[in-house]
This record gives sequence, C-alpha cells and structure tokens, in this order.
Amino acid sequence: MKLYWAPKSRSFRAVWMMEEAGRPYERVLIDIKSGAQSGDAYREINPMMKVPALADGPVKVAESGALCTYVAESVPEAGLAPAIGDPSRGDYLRWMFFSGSCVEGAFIEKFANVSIPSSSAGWGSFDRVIDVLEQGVSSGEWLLGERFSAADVMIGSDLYFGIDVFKIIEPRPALTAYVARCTARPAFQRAQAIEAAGV
Ligand SMILES: N[C@@H](CCC(=O)N[C@@H](CS)C(=O)NCC(=O)O)C(=O)O
Repeated sequence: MKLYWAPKSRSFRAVWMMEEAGRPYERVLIDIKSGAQSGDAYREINPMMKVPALADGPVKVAESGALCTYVAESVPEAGLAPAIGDPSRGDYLRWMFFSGSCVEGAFIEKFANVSIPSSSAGWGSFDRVIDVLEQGVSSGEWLLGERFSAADVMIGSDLYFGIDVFKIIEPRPALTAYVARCTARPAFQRAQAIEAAGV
C-alpha cells in the first residue's frame, strides 16, 4: 500500500492507522504547501486534491474515514474492525462515520463561530457532539469496550486535535483520559515520530 500524506494535517490519523495495522507500506509525501496536491497525477488519486489518500494496486481510496475503513478490512489479522455479523458492528460504523459527518461540522462551527439551527445542522451542535463523544468514551477503555478498533483512530485523532492541539474542546476528565490512552499507544507514538521527521 502507498500512503499519500503530509505532516501536520488530517493525514495524521492515516499514518496512525497504518502503524496500528502493522502491514508494511510506503509513504509518499505530498507537499501541500507547494501545491503538489493540485498536480494531474495526484488528482487521479484524489480529485478533491487533499491528503490523505491511499493506493493499493488498482484501488484508490481518499477521505480519511474511507481510508481507515479500507485498511481495517484489508488487514483483518490486525483486528481493527468487528466482522460483519458481530453485534458491535453498528456502533463501530456509527463512530467511523461520526467523525466526518458530525465532528468535522462541529469543529467548523466552533472555528468559524457560526450558529446554525440544530435541526438543520447534520451534527446538531458543537455541544451535542461533545456530549455524545464524552458518553462514548466513558463506558470502557475504548469506544467498543475492551476492544481497540479503527473507530478509536478516527475519534481518538479528533479528540487529540480538538483538546491538545486546537484547544477548542473543554478538557472533561473522561475525554482527556481517553486521549491519554490513545496517545500512549506505541502506534500513535510512531505516527508522531514520523510526523516530526516529516518523511
Ligand atoms: N475530508 C478529508 C479532508 C482532508 C483535508 O482537508 N486535508 C487537508 C489537510 S488537513 C488538505 O489536504 N489540504 C490541502 C488543500 O486543500 O490544498 C479527509 O478526511 O480526508
């Protein structure tokens, strides 16, 4: 697999995911500051001209949620996704989609300081999203209980950025404890080292 990425971007969760999956992969740096994402070759991989994206033979996957879902299913031995038929699959999929469908919108609401009627905003409101996240991380070590999954890569990276990096989320104890569990993972720390080295 080839991971197209850039440091200090939403690629972080893709690098973390690849490190959790444990299958060898090649990182291809896309210099988004110099506009490399707009070149014809990269537009073939992600027409949105954004990182991260993944190529696996003839398969191209863009959108970080789709990418993490694809990797979890392509490396089943890593145990990062409950199998079809597993009762936790519904919760797993909800969290995989919750990041792009709800957390992204909530973050934009906060950054832009806009107020949208909660019945029209797909994420309801920033406060409602944070309450649901707090509830989600309060009942066990991970979102699915004792089992770490790709859903924790999605939501863990959102909470890490929201609390530790952007500081837009109030550090409630259950949220900070969950982020601490995520950042203590060796794969998370390898991803941070990769980011810091920029290669
Ligand atoms: N919905 C996308 C968002 C990706 C995204 O916004 N990437 C930013 C970096 S954080 C990017 O590539 N920016 C470069 C640009 O838009 O020119 C995902 O989750 O993968």
